[in-house]
Amino acid sequence: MMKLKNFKPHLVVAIATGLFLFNSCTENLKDDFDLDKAKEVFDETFPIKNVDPNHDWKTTQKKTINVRSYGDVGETYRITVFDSNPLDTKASANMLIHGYVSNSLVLNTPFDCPTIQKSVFVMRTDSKNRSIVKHVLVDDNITNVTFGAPQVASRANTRTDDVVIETQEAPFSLDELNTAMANAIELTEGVILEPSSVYKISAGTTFTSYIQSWKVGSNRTKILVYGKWEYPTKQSSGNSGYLGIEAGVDICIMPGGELAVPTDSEMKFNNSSRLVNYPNGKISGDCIYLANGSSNIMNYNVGDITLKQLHIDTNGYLYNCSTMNVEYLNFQNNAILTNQGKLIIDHSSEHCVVRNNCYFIADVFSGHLVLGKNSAAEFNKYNQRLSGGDWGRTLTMSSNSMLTVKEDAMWSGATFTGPSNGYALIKTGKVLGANSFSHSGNIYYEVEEFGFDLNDPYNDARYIAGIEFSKWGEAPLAIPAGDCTGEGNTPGDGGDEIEYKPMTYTYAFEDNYPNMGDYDMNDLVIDVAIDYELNPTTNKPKRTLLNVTIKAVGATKQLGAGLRIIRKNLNHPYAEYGIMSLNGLTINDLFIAPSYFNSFESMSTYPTFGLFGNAHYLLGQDTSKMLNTGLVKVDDKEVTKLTVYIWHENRDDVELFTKDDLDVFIGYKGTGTKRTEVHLYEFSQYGSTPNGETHDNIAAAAGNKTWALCIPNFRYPREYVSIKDAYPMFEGWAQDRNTNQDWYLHPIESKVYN
Ligand SMILES: [Ca+2]
Ligand SMILES: [Ca+2]
Repeated sequence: MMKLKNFKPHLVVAIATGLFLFNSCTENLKDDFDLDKAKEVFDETFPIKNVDPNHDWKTTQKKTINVRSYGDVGETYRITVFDSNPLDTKASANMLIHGYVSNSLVLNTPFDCPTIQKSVFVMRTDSKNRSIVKHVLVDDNITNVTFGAPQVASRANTRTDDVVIETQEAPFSLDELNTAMANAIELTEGVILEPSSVYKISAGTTFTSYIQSWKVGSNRTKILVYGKWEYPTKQSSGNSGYLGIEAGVDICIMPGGELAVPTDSEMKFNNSSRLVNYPNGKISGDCIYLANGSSNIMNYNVGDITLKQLHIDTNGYLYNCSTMNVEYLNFQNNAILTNQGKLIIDHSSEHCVVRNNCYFIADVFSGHLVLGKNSAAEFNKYNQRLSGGDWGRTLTMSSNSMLTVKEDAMWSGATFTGPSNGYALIKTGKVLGANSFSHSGNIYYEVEEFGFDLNDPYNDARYIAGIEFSKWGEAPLAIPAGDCTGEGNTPGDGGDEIEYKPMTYTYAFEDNYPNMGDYDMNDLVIDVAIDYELNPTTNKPKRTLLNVTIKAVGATKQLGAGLRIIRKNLNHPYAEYGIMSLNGLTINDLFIAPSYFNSFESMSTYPTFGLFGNAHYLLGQDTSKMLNTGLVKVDDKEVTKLTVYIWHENRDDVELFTKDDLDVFIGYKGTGTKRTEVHLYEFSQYGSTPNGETHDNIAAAAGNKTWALCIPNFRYPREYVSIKDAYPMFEGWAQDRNTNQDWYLHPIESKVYN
């Protein structure tokens, strides 16, 4: 009968005295084992009380990604899936899985996804190393990702979803007006206009007065400006108000004619009055105020307009098919400017609606924008009228349209809509925010920088999920140069091919099993980077590569490690295993006597291999030293790297191995002839390997308490520091696996080693 009553659950004591709970041989344990008592002891001595009974201690989940691509015919694209944005040079993205796609090849593969990863970045790279990336949420077990869009065969009468920005004629033809000029009355100072009349300012004359137009009403009257109208200032009108142009008056600036509005003044078009500027007509000065929107009047420009401000009231409309240069577009709700020419502004109000079918340039544009087919807009800043930008902006793009934002863009609250056939292109500098941003349709985004954390899927990053973004010059959309597209867009070549590093998982073990230890989780620490080689024409796995690095041995026990593959019926030679030692080590070094491991151990049930037999030896030290946990430091360069190849070439029915299949475990001298093994709890159901012992009855008593963890890029605790003390959130996670899942990102710096 085991004596457990006097055990004091004090970890430090346990270390100092080397106290063992179970020091009898395995047979005795089987004969006399008191399960309830053992459970009690484990409950008392495990560093965490009230462990979540459903805890599996896993920090990753096996998920599936299904990637489809519509791209150039005949092109095979590389697909790489990352944990963070691979285009952000500041982030060092870890590769989770990779493979190949073409128009006829789909990549459908399992991959290991860290549980805290709510989204991943999927990159498609073409043969010129041009890459586009999609940020996708991985809420579901299967994530479907599509690059590009299938081309819809173009036929006559095929409906297009491109926005059609109409071409409109001037309200009166020049012939009609020149004929009317024969009977026109010369304008005189302060004239009161008569209904159904035609007035003129003759070529070579300058008119400097206001007019009174209240008599005209529905019987429309025209003023034809062949000479120059220097509009009077507010003060010179002589009225308390400022005389505007009233209902029924059409002001027509004829070829060679000119309208000039003085500084600090405005010329206001009220009710159903109208402004028309003909070719070689010129409008300049301070402010034109079109307050004629309620009458559904179209104002029209086919001449030159240069103004400080164009003010358009609610529902007002100006059609431009020439050159306009305006400092400030000051529009009220639903005021619209259609541009078929060249529109250059400094800035705009948030209510501006610009329907651009040609070329639009702005320093800061903050309104709503529609881009017709083969049109372009170029801004320095987008949606930044105020510091935060305006909520609710819309951007609608037709195929082969292009928006360039050279500096900053605020996407928060905006809705971008692209075509469903063909693509549009947005090139942008820094995206300041994307909170509640929504997007649809086919738009390539070339982004210099995201100004928010792309790895925080509860924040702005959530809203950019699904967009196809790339570096500048790498979006695969050619737009020809032209009057309306400037230089157009010619996709450049990508940079050099970059070797991305596969995600590293840290396996951290306690070596005192079947007894409790101090839970510094550093007794043996090995990093395993899992990479794959797939057949580029089939995506079938050719081999799985495990790059094994011994990081630390915080123990004075001889410790080895092995690998069991949890896949049945993997018969030789389909699961051939090869080991390659680096840093001058031989295979003999890996299993130097006395070793509790052999390079090849078993093919029965589950293929099992040794990785190495003596971690201290491989680090050039003897077992009296604790290495790389704060006591004895071993030069990083000498840390052993082993490369283990697990071949499965030509085996079509072998699905890629994932972490869930790869049972990396440690072993050391046990109580009997077989080594004692410590496996991750997730593999406990498989018991020990044929050469090992896991003491089933003790394991049963321990329940789901664990002696091993596997964590992405883990910063393990220093010697003798319990993981619970090094990581304040660990206890919360241990007690409820659905909370504090990012505990391992938040150590107390002084209590972790690396
Ligand atoms: Ca320990
Ligand atoms: Ca230790």
